[in-house]
Amino acid sequence: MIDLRSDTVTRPSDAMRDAARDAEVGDDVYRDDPTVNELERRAADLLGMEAALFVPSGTMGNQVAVRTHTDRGQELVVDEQAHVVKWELGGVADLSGVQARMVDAGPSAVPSPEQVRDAYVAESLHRPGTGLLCLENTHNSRGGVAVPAERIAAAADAAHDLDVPVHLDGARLFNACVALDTDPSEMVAPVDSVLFCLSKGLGAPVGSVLVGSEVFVERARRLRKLFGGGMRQAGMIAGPGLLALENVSRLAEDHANARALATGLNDLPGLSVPEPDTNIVLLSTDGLSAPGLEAAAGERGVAFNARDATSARLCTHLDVSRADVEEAVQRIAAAADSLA
Ligand code: TLP
Repeated sequence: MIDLRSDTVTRPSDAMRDAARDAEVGDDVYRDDPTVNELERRAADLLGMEAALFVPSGTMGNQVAVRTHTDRGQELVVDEQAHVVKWELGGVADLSGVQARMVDAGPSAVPSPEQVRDAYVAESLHRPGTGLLCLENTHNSRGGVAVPAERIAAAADAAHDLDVPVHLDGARLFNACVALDTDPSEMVAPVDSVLFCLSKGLGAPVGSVLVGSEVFVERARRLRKLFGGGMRQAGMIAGPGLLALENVSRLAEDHANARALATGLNDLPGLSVPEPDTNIVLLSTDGLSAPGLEAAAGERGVAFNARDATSARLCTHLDVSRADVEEAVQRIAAAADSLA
């Protein structure tokens, strides 16, 4: 099976399996797991921030960040297509008691400074006040868009002028940085907290990291415990996570493979595919049913996810070679033919 459903499907390498077995461990809730401590230190240094917190998933990292930054009843300004409000089970309402004030960031994938100012609500007798701006880079649902550092800074500066903190969902932060040739510390300098995932294109089996100031991370550490994310001998998964950080520069291969995939699919009748910035390819089907195409491709050994009746998402990653991409295009062509 050529599995293009997500970059979350990568299997740990032999070196990662060895690192899990050989990791020096302790009880991380007591903060004495040396491997977790090393991963947190490396993550904070990489992003030029003070501290970091290892969390089991991107969802937990985002939700802990929202809870850490906000008070109950406050508003969260966010793009309507952002993962934190679209794909995390309504967690901002459920876990933080926050209501989302959604804006349509459009293809640029980041709210403009004007949108941030217009969405802002000052606290008053009748209004809860805006507690947080949440950004996403790369932007998953908008097609893996890599948002340039200046646009992140413009939105963040507009929020800070209003005394609103900023969280960046950087589940695929390194994809954005590699695509734009931007140092990660420069990309995140304007925001207050960042979540990045080790378990997507970087290939770790489990884990994400939440990064920010010492004060932010101390509060987040308590909330991680509250949310059930206080892990014990977590060096077993932090060890592979440290190795995952060595996979940053190879993300460029995934991006090149995604461009090749998009070009191949674009040549097929009835399919249209914009050129991807990173490793996420969005496919529009003209007159063909996307769930039908997903099923027909699945029968031919290519897995991807239909998003709705006429669009689908395909991801390239560590376990997909250029030859796999070429083969996938052939099989999807056959699948599309079978439906015509
Ligand atoms: N995204 C998954 C699915 O949930 C859609 C995927 O296959 O892409 N932020 C962003 C931008 C994400 O894309 C994801 C995962 C998360 C956060 C959550 O990470 P996990 O899956 O580790 O909870």
